[in-house]
Amino acid sequence: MERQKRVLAVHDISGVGRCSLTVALPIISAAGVECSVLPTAVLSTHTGGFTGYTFRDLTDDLLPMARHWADLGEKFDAIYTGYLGSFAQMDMMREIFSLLADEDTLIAVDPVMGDNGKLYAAFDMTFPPAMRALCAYADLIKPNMTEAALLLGEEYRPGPYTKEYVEGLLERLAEATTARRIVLTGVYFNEKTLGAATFDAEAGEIAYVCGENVPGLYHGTGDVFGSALVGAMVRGLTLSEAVRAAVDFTVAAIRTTAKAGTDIRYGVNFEANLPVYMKSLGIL
Ligand code: PXL
Repeated sequence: MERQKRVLAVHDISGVGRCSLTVALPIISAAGVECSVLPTAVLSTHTGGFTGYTFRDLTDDLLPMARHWADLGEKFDAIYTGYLGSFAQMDMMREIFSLLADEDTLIAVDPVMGDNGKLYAAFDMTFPPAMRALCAYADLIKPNMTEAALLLGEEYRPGPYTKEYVEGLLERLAEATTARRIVLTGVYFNEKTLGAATFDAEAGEIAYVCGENVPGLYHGTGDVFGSALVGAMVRGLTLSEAVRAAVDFTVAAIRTTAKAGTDIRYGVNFEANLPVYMKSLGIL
């Protein structure tokens, strides 16, 4: 039997409001992949739409935890970073990669900073340039349209988009971050479909993977998508197969949530749709 793959997920843990580690753990596990965690902060809820949340910054714990694992000889098939709890953590990630990654490790950086044209509540404008520097260490980056503009220091543009704009963004992102693979989410050319544009430097290819556009801004969908993408890549799917699996799973989770009329702050019902994801990976 083949060795079980393992991912290190580096995100905050928000106790209520499905996102970051409460999403990455179950989804990566459903992919049959072991999910170890390096929590960057502990919050009572995420910062999108709830007020009065608690925030425990874990910056001082990150390097001691990573050094402990390095002493134990731990290695990971992928390191997947998302929401980072402080500015200092972006610098630390490079050391963490060098302690815990080897040449076969997929370094996936989701430059979690904002959505819908706005920077998340806990961040200021010093974050985007530091996040761009972190992206230079990634094999794969997964910005949404807001984060792409922030990484490039450009003004956010609301959609619908043109192919010319999207492909220009991908080219500028490839140049600014040196990432070999880019998955840009929140791409749409009309109100009916929504999906991702991918850039693969090796293949010299830009491709689009679209799904149904369900109206509404559901929280945590970037983390559902990113976790599904990383799980699928580690399972050995190609970039376009992994993006297809992640789009279909995320759309299914949004559709279930929209039907139920749940408050969008609580994230999406990905749980009911884990079988959809597992089928696309050939597990079910
Ligand atoms: O899903 C992104 C995210 C993750 N973690 C925290 C957040 C957000 C978005 O608002 O606040 C704490």
